[in-house]
Amino acid sequence: MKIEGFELRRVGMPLVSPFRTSFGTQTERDVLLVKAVTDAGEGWGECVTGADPLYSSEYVESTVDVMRRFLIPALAQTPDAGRVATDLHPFKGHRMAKAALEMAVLDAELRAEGRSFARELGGVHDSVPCGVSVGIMDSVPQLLDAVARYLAQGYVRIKLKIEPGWDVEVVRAVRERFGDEVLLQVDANTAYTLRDARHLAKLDAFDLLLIEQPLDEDDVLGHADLAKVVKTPICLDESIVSAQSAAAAIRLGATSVINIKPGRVGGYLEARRIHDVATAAGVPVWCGGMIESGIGRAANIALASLPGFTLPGDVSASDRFYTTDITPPFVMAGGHLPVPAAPGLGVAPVPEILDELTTWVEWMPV
Ligand code: SMG
Ligand code: MG
Repeated sequence: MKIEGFELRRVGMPLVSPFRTSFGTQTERDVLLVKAVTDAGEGWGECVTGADPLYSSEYVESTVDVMRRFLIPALAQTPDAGRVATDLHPFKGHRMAKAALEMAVLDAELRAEGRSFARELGGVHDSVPCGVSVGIMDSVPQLLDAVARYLAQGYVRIKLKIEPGWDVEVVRAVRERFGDEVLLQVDANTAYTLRDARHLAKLDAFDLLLIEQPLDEDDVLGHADLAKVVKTPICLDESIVSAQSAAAAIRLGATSVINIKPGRVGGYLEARRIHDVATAAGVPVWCGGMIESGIGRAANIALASLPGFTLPGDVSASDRFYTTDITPPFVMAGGHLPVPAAPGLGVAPVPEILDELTTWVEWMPV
């Protein structure tokens, strides 16, 4: 296969409601799509960088710049998707940018060969259970209403975003209203320090599945220390950027569950490696979300169908975040989403919707 270039496209997708985390509030997603153009056909990738470097150091403008200047020119001789990461390896970091390029090339390749993402990655289920991530709200009653709506829609697991001042009492309120049966977990997006260990241990009373990324992304040892004080399983998100860092965090006792996000770790092929490393160590994994459009969502669902993904992911229906998705919408049935079975991602953008929401396009030859 010969890669000719990539069409980069920014798409402005308004969220159905503001999504607040410990690092900020989002009302719109500035989605960066990449379309790989090859002699075997085209493929789509979605870059999960945010508009600002708040979740990680990458942001949309930085991604566009590094792709144009360094990453895309480095793919002139790349023969297949399996070589993309190797050819981009000399450039440090920028994993979300690399992941999007690899995803687009992989989609082009799999479409040409008639194989689906799920089959290529090693999926074993034809549908996956859906969890939902619920943002920080202005009041507890408002949060309880939101959780009630998601449970009524069929979501099988609730994740509450937490931060200092919005944690123990909020979890208590959710448990009191909805009972002990609801699968419940929390995500701090690095909002605490080890000095909060005893406070976080108060969450042990609520039988949570896990506490996600309570401490700084670089503080892997801190998480290992925290795990000695807090009984609730610690799950790393931001700290895990490769199979190597996953193996190290597991060995140190810093994580007993892993949130796998392909963008954060440099692509779906590295994501599968983390699944393999974790599974071999007896560590359960689940698929994280980055407010993807239908393009990223399709690939995440495929990944979540691998056997080690034994916890429900942040894999929600299109209408969790968007009134209009750029692909035909993913609609939940019985708390599950179907794993796309058609070649490649199994979905593509609807041209009219894509054009309407596009804010910028640039063609970048290799
Ligand atoms: O796509 O359902 C989703 C969002 C899930 O909460 C979610 N992701 O840290 O896990 C996380 C957050 C980061 C999202 S803000 C870009
Ligand atoms: Mg997280």
